[in-house]
Amino acid sequence: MLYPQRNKYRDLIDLSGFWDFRFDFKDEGLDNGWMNGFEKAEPIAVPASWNDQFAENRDFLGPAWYQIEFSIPDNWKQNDVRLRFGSVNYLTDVFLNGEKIGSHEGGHLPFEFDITTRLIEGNNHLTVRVDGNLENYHLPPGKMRMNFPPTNFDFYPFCGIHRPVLLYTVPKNGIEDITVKTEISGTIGKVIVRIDLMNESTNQAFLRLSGNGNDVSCELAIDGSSIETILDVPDAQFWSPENPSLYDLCVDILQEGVKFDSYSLKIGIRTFEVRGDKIYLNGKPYYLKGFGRHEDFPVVGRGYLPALIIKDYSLMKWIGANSFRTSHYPYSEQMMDLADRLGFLVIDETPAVGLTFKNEVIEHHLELCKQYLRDLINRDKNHPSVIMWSLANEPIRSIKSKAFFKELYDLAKSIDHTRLITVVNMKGIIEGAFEFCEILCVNRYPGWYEHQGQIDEGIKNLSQNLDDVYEKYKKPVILSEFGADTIPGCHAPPPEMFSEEYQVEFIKKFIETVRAKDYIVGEHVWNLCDFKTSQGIMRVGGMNLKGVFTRDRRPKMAAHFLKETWHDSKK
Ligand code: BDP
Repeated sequence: MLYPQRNKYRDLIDLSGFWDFRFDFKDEGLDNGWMNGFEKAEPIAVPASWNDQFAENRDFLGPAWYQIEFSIPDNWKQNDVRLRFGSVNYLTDVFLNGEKIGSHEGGHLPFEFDITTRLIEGNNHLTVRVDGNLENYHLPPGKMRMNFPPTNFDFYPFCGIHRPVLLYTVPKNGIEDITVKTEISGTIGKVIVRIDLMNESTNQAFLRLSGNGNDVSCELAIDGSSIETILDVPDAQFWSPENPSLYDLCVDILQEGVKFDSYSLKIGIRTFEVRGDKIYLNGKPYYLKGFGRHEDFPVVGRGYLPALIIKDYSLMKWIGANSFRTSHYPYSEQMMDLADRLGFLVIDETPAVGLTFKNEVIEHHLELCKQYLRDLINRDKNHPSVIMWSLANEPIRSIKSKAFFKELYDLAKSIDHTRLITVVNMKGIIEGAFEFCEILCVNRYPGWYEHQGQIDEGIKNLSQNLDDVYEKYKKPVILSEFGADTIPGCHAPPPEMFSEEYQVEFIKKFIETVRAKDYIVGEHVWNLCDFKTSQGIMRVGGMNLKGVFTRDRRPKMAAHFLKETWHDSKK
């Protein structure tokens, strides 16, 4: 799925702004015809979660209704028009001029509708019903623990329209998709480009790749609906976090010599692979330093906030990180674009967190996992920053998990055979999916949840457990989560749980331990920033405090420690 673009042949309207909104406390909207327009509306900002925008009703998860009116320019009429939602959590019903045009399940990934034939002259009325209620058959699942709101995952279940809603045009029979893969042969970059058109016909394509002193182009005849070609880039600049050099790839489509569609995207030429117990970026061993994070900020909740994206990248550069995981769901498209541009390696995770494999939900969860995986790969496949797909975070241990993940693994490989695949697992060494995943991501907290207050005891346990995992599978391991809740300003010599000193000591000793092990290829601290979660006895003020920055992005002592370690280290 190509992100909407504005050029000579394509246009877009961003519907971000203030929409009309109404909570549907009695769930009466559908019966009372709110899709035709509803009264007693209050203004709401889109995109942003609804939870933190108002003085009350923070924990009301839905249903709730949004509405807005729009009209389209006259010159859009010869094109197809699509309506695209970047992310809405969790169940969405979309109505245009009173008619239902579709539904979607799941937050964090885009979905769209072709509305060409549904548009009317003048004002069009768009109504969106959103239901973020937690259920055990949703994914991520709810209603499994004693916390409130009752999630089976550790982040606040923010609801609403979280990313921009775009109206956009595509020329009839134009470009539907572009897929780019890259290989390296000596100093030559090989860019394999596949172009998919909306329909079968006879066209010509003109491709141009430019940047970093190179300018390569070619013309191709297309007879059908797709074509694949290879562009050789001599003396290519290879993409890496240290040198995130990008190229512009522009694809023009012509019919009988007349250009009618064009799309351009930024690409990076790089390879990423596993050999033995090491990972290699462009043929050289690489070590990941960075974080698990969240899309989370006061007032906007999980809503798209461009300045926050810049700030977080700036903090990650400052501290010396070269990578992060999109824990525990896909992040915005803009976040991914900037990972390419600023040079970060990304472990790209689906929203499959809290899987239980219980009989009553397993089938629906598998279907959702497949949908999420397809949509994620189709959305993010062209980003050089994305080095692997994470199929899930911390599924519970179950004999059913191996077959479940094998199906997902095979699906991912059938769509994208170029990237590595992982499942992020918690303590223990038995994770069926580790038998076929190429890289093992493990989350470990001894010295926090186990061996509380005893970091040294925890470290012994960590060291043994990591060795056991490696001995069993003989594959590279990333320590994908480790951290300690820390109240900023709380100090305790000698270190005590929740003090800044404890967090520094914990992170320091974990890093020393993993760096002594050759098979460990990355360290991701949990978490970049403190983040909001459900209320429960382990979460003071409804917050997970394992950030090395506070929720408003101020450094704790651990941030300064990491900055020194990561900038100095030879890894
Ligand atoms: C890990 C989970 C993560 C939690 C973290 C914690 O993957 O979502 O936030 O524990 O407890 O197991 O802080």
